[in-house]
Amino acid sequence: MTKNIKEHLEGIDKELASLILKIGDISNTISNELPYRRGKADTKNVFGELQLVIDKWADQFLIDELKKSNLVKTLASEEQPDLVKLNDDGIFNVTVDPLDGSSNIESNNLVGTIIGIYKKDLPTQGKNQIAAMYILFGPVTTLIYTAQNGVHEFLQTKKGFVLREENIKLPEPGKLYSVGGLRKDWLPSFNKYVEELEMEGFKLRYGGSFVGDFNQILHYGGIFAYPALNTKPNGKLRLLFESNPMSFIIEQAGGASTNGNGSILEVEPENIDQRVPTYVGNKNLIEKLEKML
Ligand code: FDP
Repeated sequence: MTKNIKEHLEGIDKELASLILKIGDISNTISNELPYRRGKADTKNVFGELQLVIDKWADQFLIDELKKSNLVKTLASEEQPDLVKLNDDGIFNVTVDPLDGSSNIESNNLVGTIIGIYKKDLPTQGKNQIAAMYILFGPVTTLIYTAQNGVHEFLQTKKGFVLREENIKLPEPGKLYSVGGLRKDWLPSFNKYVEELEMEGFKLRYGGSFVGDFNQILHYGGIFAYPALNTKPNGKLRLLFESNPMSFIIEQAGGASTNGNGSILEVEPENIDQRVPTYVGNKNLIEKLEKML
């Protein structure tokens, strides 16, 4: 019989299970609102990026709903300049990227929500996450989570989220590469690395949303990178909101992450809006990359 997410979460801490379920429900509502909340808002976020109506709405909806849950003490959102205090007696501290890949909204390509869950105060190293998850709004909405118990995937159906795959492991050998940034801005050593992958038969598949591009690496194996660039030494992705949760998931799936020097989960954040060169994928590919960089 197909397990639903509630049954699957019976094995973990009750409050954490409630939080994961709550975030699943919130994300469903965000996904359902996508056809209706269209267009640009007249504001920029802390990173100077133009916000969409749906970016702002999803952010506020997450804040309001997580506040009502009483489970969350502090929230850090990619759309907010500062930490948001929710409940003094909340148990968890949560990072959210309410709508990752929002430049894909116009073209109706993949977008999603990325979440990191901590007990330690924010900001802190990614290795202090107790759970991480993302919800991918694709042809089917899927929820992927780890609570340090392996990586599990659920499909959104008429009966809610039902288990699709338990204990996902990155397929070996990986055969895809997915890399952001202009090629002319890549560091020469990284360019050489990609040329070698191409010579080995690796195929380029880049969609322009971290959540979607990461998801295909998780299922097919390979490497995703938003690398250090000549123009932007820290690349584009945000340590707290994007790179840490995905690194936590990839390491739980038997893969690895690096900022070029070591695991992203070891990076000590100085600010909540810090960016980090991000490379995630099969272990052998990350090891080779670290040597070449
Ligand atoms: P977006 O700007 O559309 O929100 O960090 C956000 C992000 O998307 C990632 O999801 C994605 O991997 C990357 O930026 C895409 O950047 P490029 O447009 O430079 O490819």
